Amino acid sequence: MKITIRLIMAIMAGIMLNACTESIPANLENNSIIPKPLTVIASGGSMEISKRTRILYSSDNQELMLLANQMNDFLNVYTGVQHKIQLNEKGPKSRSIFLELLDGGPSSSEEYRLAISEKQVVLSSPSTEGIFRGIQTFRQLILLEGPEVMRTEGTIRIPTGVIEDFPEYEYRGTMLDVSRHFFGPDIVKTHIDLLALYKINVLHLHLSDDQGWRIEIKSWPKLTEIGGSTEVGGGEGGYYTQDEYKDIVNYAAERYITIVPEIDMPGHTNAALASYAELNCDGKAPSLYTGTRVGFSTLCTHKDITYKFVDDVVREISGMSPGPYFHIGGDESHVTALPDYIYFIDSVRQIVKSHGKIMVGWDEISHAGLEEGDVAQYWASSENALRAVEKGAKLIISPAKQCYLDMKYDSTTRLGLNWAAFIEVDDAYTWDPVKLVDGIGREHILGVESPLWGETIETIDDIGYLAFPRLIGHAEIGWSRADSLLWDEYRSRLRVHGKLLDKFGVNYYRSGLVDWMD
Ligand code: TNX
Repeated sequence: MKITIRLIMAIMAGIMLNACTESIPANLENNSIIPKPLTVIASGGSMEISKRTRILYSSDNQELMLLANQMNDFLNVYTGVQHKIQLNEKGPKSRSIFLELLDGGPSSSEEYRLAISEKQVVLSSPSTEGIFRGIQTFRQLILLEGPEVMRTEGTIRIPTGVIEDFPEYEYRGTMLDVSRHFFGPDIVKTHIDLLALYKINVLHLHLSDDQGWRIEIKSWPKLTEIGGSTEVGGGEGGYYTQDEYKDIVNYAAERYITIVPEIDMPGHTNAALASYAELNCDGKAPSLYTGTRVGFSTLCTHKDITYKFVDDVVREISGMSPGPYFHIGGDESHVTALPDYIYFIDSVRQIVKSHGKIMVGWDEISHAGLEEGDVAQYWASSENALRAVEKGAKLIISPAKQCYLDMKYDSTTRLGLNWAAFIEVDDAYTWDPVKLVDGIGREHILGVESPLWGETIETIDDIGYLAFPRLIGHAEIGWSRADSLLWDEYRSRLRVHGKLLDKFGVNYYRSGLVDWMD
């Protein structure tokens, strides 16, 4: 009798052990990756990544080598070792992860192919940018599997198959308002890490507004000395030195994210007007402003010094910003007469061009003389957006009712505003950029962007709460094909991202619409 019980127990223990060591990871097609990849074909097996797995890269290319290092930094958290990283021009080898830069493709293409077989992983793309996007897919595959990917100490298993992917829109952005409340470089970098994981490729920094000037300008030092000295509510404010700004730009670039700097003008300029009396038409500097009203300030559009000021600012910032865009704001200039506004935007457009940048502005800039290649950011007025495309401009789609991350989720949300709408997680997800405005089609749209205005937010947890998870849905709208997106299916993937966000310490909003997985 004793023997039989022992035998049964031994058999049961054996079954349980087997279940732990041999169960293969989830089928690749059941992945919860966001943004949803274009095609996924599972092949039913699994690949083991262990201490012995090497990371190979296909050509002697500095950026590619850095990506191999990023892959190692990610994996060694699981495997506990520094993986061998080697240049190997001859092609993939077994027990390796091969990063393959393909020749001949367009260098800016973000397409990638991630092929996982039982022996090896091959991640290929015509660009290092595409390899980086593919690495994010690979990271999510492991991060979303949870602790069960760790089979034995130092070994993880991933499902086999092939993912082929490329984005719908080339511009997938989010904006952070660092003017109303200042956020230092460390917070911005933490935010950038998360954006990268969701394949967002633009971070637009709203660097100036009535309440604060946040970027050092060497030729106009009082902008930060005075204009950067406070914020909404009267706190101490702050600003980025030029070195700090360059460091943020580099940090973003290593994650294939472009910084779009914005200096908002001619309205939203009280901080600058308070710093330099000569920028005011009456020659008198107003007091600093720490409230939340909009639309009361303007640069003096017919003074020469104004254009000297703009030229210096655009030159200094453009010199530190390798991306193609310079955002001039242009919104809510309620105290600038329309002819003055048009004259101002037309002049600033020339300045921006002379420093080699493409002008971007909020949709009101369509009143001025736009040309092919200029970019208007649609946030509220479809009339403005239509006028912009008639003039040949491209659009960034940021409709306040769907995209504004500073809108409350519902009436009980502590943070945020509600002038445009309450935006629950499903409202943020169930819309299509091409179906918003009659007459605006795919060919007019450069991409999508979700602005996070800063009147009510003061900490990284506040950013996390308003941005996540809505921004993840926007990232998917920017990357994935519209006809493949369904709320119920998305919700079943989003639930798995709760634990990923927990892992990254994000204070996300646990919407009741999602059955979060802990
Ligand atoms: C409108 S949207 C603004 C911002 C505010 C925001 C608050 C836009 C171009 N201007 O100045 O911060 O509403 O939601």
